[in-house]
Order: sequence, then C-alpha cells, then structure tokens
Amino acid sequence: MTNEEDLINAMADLEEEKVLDLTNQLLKDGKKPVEIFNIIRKGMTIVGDKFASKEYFLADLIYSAEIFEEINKILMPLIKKSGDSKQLGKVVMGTVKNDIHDIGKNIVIGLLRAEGIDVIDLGVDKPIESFIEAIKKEKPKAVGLSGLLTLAIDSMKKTIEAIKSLDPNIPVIVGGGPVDADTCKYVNANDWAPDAVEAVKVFKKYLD
Ligand code: B1M
Repeated sequence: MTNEEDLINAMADLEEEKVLDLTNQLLKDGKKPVEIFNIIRKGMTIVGDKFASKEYFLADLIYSAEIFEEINKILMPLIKKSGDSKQLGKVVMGTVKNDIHDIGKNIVIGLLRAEGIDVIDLGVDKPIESFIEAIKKEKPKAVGLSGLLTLAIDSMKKTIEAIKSLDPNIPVIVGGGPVDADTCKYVNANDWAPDAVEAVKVFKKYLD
C-alpha cells in the first residue's frame, strides 16, 4: 500500500498520530501541501460516509475536524507565496447561512492569499446582509460563497439574488460539497470550482 492510501485510511479511521506522521512522511517524499490536502479530503469524505451510515457519531465528525486543524498547522505555512507579488484584487468570501463548515473554505482562502489575492473572510453561517454589507464596504472584484450542506444551495441562491440586485456585474463564485455545474446554474452564480486549486484558477479569471 502506498503512503497515500495509508493516509486516506488513517484519516477515515481517525488515527490522529498516524495521520500526522504520514503527512510529514509525504512532505519528505516531496508531495506538495495542496496534494496532501486533497488526499486527506478523500479520508474526510469516508468519515462523512461513515457518519451518514451511522457507524460514526457527531463526536467523530468533530474529531475529524480537530485532526484536520493539526494538519493545517503543518501544511498552511508551507503553501508558498507565488513569485508574483502583484496584488490581484480583493475578494469577499464566506460560508452561507445555516452552514458552519469552513475547512475547505479556509484552504481556498489560504491558496488565494498565497497568490496575492486580498481575501476578506466573513466566516461561517453568514446571512445575506453580511455579504451585502461587506460588498458595499470592501468593493471586491469578486465574491465567493462556500457551503457543504444541501441546505446551503438554497442559501446560495438567495444570497446571489440579493448580491445581483445590488450589483449585477459582480462575479459570484460558488464551491463546496454539493456544488457542481448544475448547482452553479441553479443558483445563478458566474462560476464554480470543485477544489481549492481549481478555485484559484477560476477566481483569477475574474480578477485579471
Ligand atoms: Co458535517 N456534514 N455536518 N461537519 N461534515 C458533511 C458535509 C456531510 C456530507 C457528512 C455526511 O453525512 N456524509 C453532511 C451533509 C449532508 C448534506 O447536507 N447533504 C454533514 C452533516 C449532516 C452535518 C451536520 C448537520 C451534522 C449534525 O449536526 N447532525 C452538522 C451541520 C451543522 C451546520 O452546518 N449547520 C455538521 C457538522 C460538522 C462539523 C462541525 C462536526 C465538521 C465541520 C468542521 C468545520 O468545517 N470547521 C463536519 C465535517 C468535518 C464534515 C465532513 C466529514 C468533512 C468536511 C470537510 O471538511 N472536508 C463532511 C463529509 C464530506 O464532505 N463528504 C460533512 C474536507 C475539505 C477539505 O473538503 O469542505 O469539500 P471540502 O472543501 C473543498 C471543496 O469542496 C472546495 O475546495 C475545498 C478544498 O479542496 N471548496 C470550494 C470548498 N469551498 C469552496 C468555495 C469555492 C470553491 C471551492 O469558491 C467560493
């Protein structure tokens, strides 16, 4: 078995020490932090599946997030600043109302900042008004909405409706577990991204 599979399984089995050891091992082997985030995400998906099938409880979901926090401490500082020091502009981002998931959003924000994009992070469970106020105050070039719950899709749709009535030209990008091309169309977003690396490419399209 490769270290990658071991890492996915260790995360899925919530073996914190093993997850941290394997993360450090993969770094030594030359894996990039973003690649390791993607591997660990696969393990988190299995944690979610085990929760859905009632093998795991809420406490296990919470513990998986705590393990991820430890991984973040190792990997985030290693996300290199891009050589290009040109500031690409400002983005307002948050997790939409009724959703408190932020691990993925925070990775996206870390990568965007490393690329010289100024991100105003609104946090989680943010109502429409928080986005509207931030857009008026910060005048961003784009807005990002994250959400992992199916419920988040409805919040995204309503939030985008309000944003577009304030400014029809501001690009809104969506992402998170339930988001795909159909969701993007349904919520009237300008674009979407399946993961953090793609998110950087998508945001850059609207900032350049
Ligand atoms: Co929750 N949870 N959770 N959870 N949780 C899911 C999402 C779930 C799929 C698990 C499952 O049942 N299979 C399920 C949702 C079901 C659904 O709605 N369809 C679920 C549930 C049900 C719940 C609760 C309702 C449980 C309960 O209370 N009974 C509750 C919700 C509370 C609420 O939000 N109101 C809940 C709570 C939690 C914790 C707080 C314990 C914890 C989150 C901690 C935190 O975020 N700080 C948690 C966790 C850890 C998960 C799972 C296991 C892992 C999520 C994660 O962090 N993945 C998750 C299972 C799963 O995802 N399949 C699950 C790793 C992360 C790196 O990936 O977030 O996908 P991800 O981010 C990616 C991309 O999506 C993308 O880039 C990121 C990096 O590559 N991306 C963007 C994300 N945002 C983007 C924005 C962009 C672009 C790309 O542009 C703007």
